[in-house]
Amino acid sequence: MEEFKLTTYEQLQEDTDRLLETAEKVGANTWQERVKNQTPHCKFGENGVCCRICTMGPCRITPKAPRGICGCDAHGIVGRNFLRFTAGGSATHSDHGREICHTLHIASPDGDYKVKDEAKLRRLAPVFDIDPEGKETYELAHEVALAALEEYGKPFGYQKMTKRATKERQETWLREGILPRAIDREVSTAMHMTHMGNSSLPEALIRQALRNGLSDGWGGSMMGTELSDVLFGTPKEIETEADLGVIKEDEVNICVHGHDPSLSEMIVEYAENPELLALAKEKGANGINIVGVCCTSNEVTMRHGIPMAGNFLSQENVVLTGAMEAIVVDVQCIFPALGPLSKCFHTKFITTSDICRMPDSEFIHMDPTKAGQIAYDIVKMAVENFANRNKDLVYIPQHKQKAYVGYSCEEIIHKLDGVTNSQVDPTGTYRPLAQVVTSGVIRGAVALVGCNNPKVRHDYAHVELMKKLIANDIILVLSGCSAQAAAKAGLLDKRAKELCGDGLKRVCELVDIPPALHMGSCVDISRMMLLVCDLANELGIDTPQLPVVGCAPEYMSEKAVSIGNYVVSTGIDTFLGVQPYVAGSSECTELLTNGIGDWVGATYYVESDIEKLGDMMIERIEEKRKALGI
Ligand code: XCC
Ligand code: SF4
Repeated sequence: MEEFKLTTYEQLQEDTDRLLETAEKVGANTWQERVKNQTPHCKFGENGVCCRICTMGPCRITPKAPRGICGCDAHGIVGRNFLRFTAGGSATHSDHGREICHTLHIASPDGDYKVKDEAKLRRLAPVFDIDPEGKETYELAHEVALAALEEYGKPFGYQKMTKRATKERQETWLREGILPRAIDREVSTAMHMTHMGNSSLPEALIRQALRNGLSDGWGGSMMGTELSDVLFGTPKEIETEADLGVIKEDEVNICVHGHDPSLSEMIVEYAENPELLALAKEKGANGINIVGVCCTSNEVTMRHGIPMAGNFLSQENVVLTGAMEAIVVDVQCIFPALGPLSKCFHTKFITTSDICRMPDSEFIHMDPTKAGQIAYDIVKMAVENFANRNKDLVYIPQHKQKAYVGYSCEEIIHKLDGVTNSQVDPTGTYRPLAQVVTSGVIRGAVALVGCNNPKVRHDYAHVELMKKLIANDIILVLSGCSAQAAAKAGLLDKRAKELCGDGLKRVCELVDIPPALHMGSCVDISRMMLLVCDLANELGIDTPQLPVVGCAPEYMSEKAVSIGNYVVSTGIDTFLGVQPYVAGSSECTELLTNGIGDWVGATYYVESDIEKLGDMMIERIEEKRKALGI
């Protein structure tokens, strides 16, 4: 067997440098160049003290001008901006979840979309107060989908999924006035509160930011995750590969990018269509190769082992290989730069959602009732485009790593081979995990999640933190672009156990898992929330007592802040490697890094020095162990 080695930053940099040469040759503009043009960033924006929510402004807070024209101070402005940032993220995740509910609602035994995990559907029904007994599969699926859709706009009551949290969490949320109501209402309340002349009290604004985050994590995102599992299957361990080396020179390459798996699932299916494969042969290609970037990639890798070409900051590289026949996108995290960039190559940049319209793209409206036909047409377009590839421009970096993915809660429990009850899998339990944590074989767990951000060297923070944590016997659960950073580096290879401390290494050997578990896309952080609640129940403690923390070392999106808010609200301390836009208000900063601890038992920690950030997390985990007397 080949020797196991992590891919180094130098290797990744070489690959990127070589692709940037291609960019230069074709006159394409890249994010590396645009970052330079945008530096230094606006200080008012960075500190969160620019307000432009009414046309008396924009108002910027300085020592000479401590208040906006309406009299709002820095604390009110920062708080409002923070809440709006959260609302943007919460709306985005939740709308993705809503699309999935709609997809389930049209599922039928003879249609493009079917119910692949009926057992999960039946387990979920009672969460929506639906009795699955005696109901036919699709009748039940439609009933659940409708009930899920009603969670978005119901006039009364709280999010039903919150009943799956620990009792203590539900009581905490109710007591603190942050138990989320209808999903759309929390976004709407956030927008209303932050309109000119409404809230400027940091405490109120941050409370709503937490509630709006919870309506995402325990509402929209959780429905996105759970109903995707019902539709497309609950992920199980599967082997795949990651990094640009997964792109194939002799095949038609199609990259799926975005977040909603509805279309990419179909594209994966049609890449195996005999007619299209024959057409590919005819065009001189040896097959049809689907790869992915960002969370759509995570969705199809978790369920089908589709290789991951890269993460957020790799998206331009994918096109720069010159070997991409089509890059097909749905929603979120898609660089508008892909339009003009694709024009420098033969690559077709195909947008498919009304939510994500971009210049220089071919728009093919994704109508879920015709999804199969649309996927067929898209794959065909890509196949026909193979002949247009300019061979002189093709350079595919050869680096790639083996990766094991697919660790849904159900799969983790299955791997642990537990015996009694859990809400996600009534036949299993996290008891073995609880035991290794209590005994100290594993010191704790870190949920490493989130994006890339050019403010941090691409993947550096993710990978360095992972290496450090596993060496200290801390198991990792990953999602989003963090999981892809791990995959590219080689940390999702089971042989990465060699980089672990003795305890974690033993567990990896015993259970046959890598030390970092890919749990899916960013909406799948909801899986982690269920995991921590089940684990707390298993140990008979509250979530804030768990030796578990969350970390987004390279985050950039509004969604990440919404996630941070629900993770903290679920009782898990959250460590950020990039400054949120709150430094301009001592009151907001104090609340987020300390005050909210009194409400929810967890807070934010912000540190851009990665070495220190890692130390802080380990220290926090050890503190929690000590408090538990384990
Ligand atoms: Fe987007 Fe989800 Fe961030 Fe990656 S991690 S850059 S949000 S793809 Ni969600
Ligand atoms: Fe300025 Fe107040 Fe208007 Fe904001 S709401 S732009 S601070 S006047």
